[in-house]
Amino acid sequence: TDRRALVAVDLGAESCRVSLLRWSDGKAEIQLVHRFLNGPIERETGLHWPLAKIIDGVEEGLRKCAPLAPEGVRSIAIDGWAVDYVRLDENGQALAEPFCYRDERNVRAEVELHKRISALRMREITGIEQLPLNTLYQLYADRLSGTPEARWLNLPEYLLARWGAEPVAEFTNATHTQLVDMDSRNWSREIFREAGLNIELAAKIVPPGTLLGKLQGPLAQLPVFADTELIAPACHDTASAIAGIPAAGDDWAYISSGTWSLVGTVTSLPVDGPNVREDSFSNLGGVGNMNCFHKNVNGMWLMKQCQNAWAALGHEPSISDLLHDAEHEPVPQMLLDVDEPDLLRVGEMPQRINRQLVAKGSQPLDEAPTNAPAFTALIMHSLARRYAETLTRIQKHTGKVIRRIYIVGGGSQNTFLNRLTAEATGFAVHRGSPESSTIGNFAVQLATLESELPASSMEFAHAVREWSLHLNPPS
Ligand code: LFR
Repeated sequence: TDRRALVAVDLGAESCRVSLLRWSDGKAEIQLVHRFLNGPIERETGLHWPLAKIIDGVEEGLRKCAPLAPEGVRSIAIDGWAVDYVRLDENGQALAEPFCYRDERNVRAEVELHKRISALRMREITGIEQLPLNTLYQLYADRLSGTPEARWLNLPEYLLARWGAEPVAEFTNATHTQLVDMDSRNWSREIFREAGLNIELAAKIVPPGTLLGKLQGPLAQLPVFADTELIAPACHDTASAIAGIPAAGDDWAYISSGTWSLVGTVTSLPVDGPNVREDSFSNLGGVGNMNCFHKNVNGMWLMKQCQNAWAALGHEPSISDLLHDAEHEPVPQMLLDVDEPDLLRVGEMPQRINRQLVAKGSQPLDEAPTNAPAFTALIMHSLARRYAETLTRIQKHTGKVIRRIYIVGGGSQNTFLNRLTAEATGFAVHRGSPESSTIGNFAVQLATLESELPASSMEFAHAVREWSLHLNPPS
C-alpha cells in the first residue's frame, strides 16, 4: 500500500488550517501544520474575503508540509465555508475578491428575486432553507449591480482549480447555493432561468470523493508534491464535519459548532412537507448520498463580534476567561432570539443585543466592557435554548428519537455551552473533534484512494465512516 502523507485544508471564517496525515505503524496520525486567521474585511465595494491572504496562507501551509513528509504527499483536498464564490476570467484567474456572504447587498437581492420566483417554488425545487447568504442571491445581487456575468466557482473548488484541479462544483457545496434541484441532484434550469442567470457559467457537479487531477505549478516542483492528486472532499465544511463524526446508530443529532451552529441529523432521504418548509429546515448534500437535515443557528459569531467590540475599547479577555466568568453569572431573565437578522450582521454586537432586549421589554445590559461576562452568559444560555427548540422540531419532522448529540467543531471545546445544551435538551452530549471537518476531509480522501472502484454510494459512505472511526481518537 501507498503510505505517503495526505494534506487537508479547512477554510474557516475565523481561521484556516492546513493539516498533515502521516502513517506510523499502520496507524494514521494527524498534525496541524499551519493555521492563520481569517475574517471578512470592509472594503469600499462592500464586505469581502482577503483572497490573496487566504491563497498565501494555504501555500505557506503546503510548503511547511514538505519537510515534514519526506515520504511524499499522495493527495490534497480542500473544504471551507459554503456559498461564497470567485468570479473568473477566461484564463480561470480571479476577477476580484469574493464577497462575504454577510454583505448587505443580499437583502435587496432576496426581495427582488422573489418577485420573479416565489420562495415556495424555490423551496419545492431545492429543499433548503432560504437564507439571503445563499449563492443564488449573491449572484442575483451581482446582476442587480450590473456586474458582468462570468464563470464562478465556490471558494474551495476555486483553490483546488488554482493548483491544477479540473474546475468543478462539488455536490455537497453545490446544494448550499440554492441552485440545485433536489430530485435531479443537478443545477435547476428553472431557477437559473427565472433568475436570469447563465447556467453555462456554473461548473459541472461532481460527488465528494472525486479525483480532479494532479497538483501543478510551482508547488509541484517540490519533490514531495511531484505526484500529488487533488481531490474534491465534501467541499462544504459542515458536510465534512458531519462525515467526521464517529457515531453509529440512528439516535443521534449533531451540532457543528463554529461561527455558525448547524443543528441537525443525518437522514437517508430529504425530509419535506409543509411544516418543514414553514420551519425552514435545510436538506443539504452529505457524503455518500446522505442527507444533512439541519438548520443554521447563530453561533460563535455572536461572541467573536462582541469580543471585537470590547477589544476596540482596549478590553481583551480570552474566551476561556470569559466563559469561566460567565458560568458564575446569574441565569438571564430574558433570552435572545439569536437568529434575528440583526444579530447576523457585522459590528456593534453589544448594542445590537441590547436593542433586542429593549424591544422585548427587558432591561439592557451595562455596555461597559467589564460587563463582558454578563453578555457571554446571555449568549450561551440563548444558544442552548435555541438548540433545544431546534432539536425538538427535528424529532417531529424526521420521526426520529434522538438520544445523543455530537458536538463537533471549535465550539465543542466550550464546556459551559455543552453543559447548558445537555440541560436544555435532556440529551447526552458527546464532545466530538474540534477538527471534525479536517477528519471528514481526510476520511473522504482515504475512502477515495483506498476503495475498489466503482463503489456504490452506500459503500462509499461506509468506507468514510470506517476511516472517520480510525481517525477519531477513542474517547
Ligand atoms: C459553516 C458554514 C455553514 C454555512 C455557512 C455559510 O462554516 O459552511 O454550513 O451555512 O458557513 O457558508
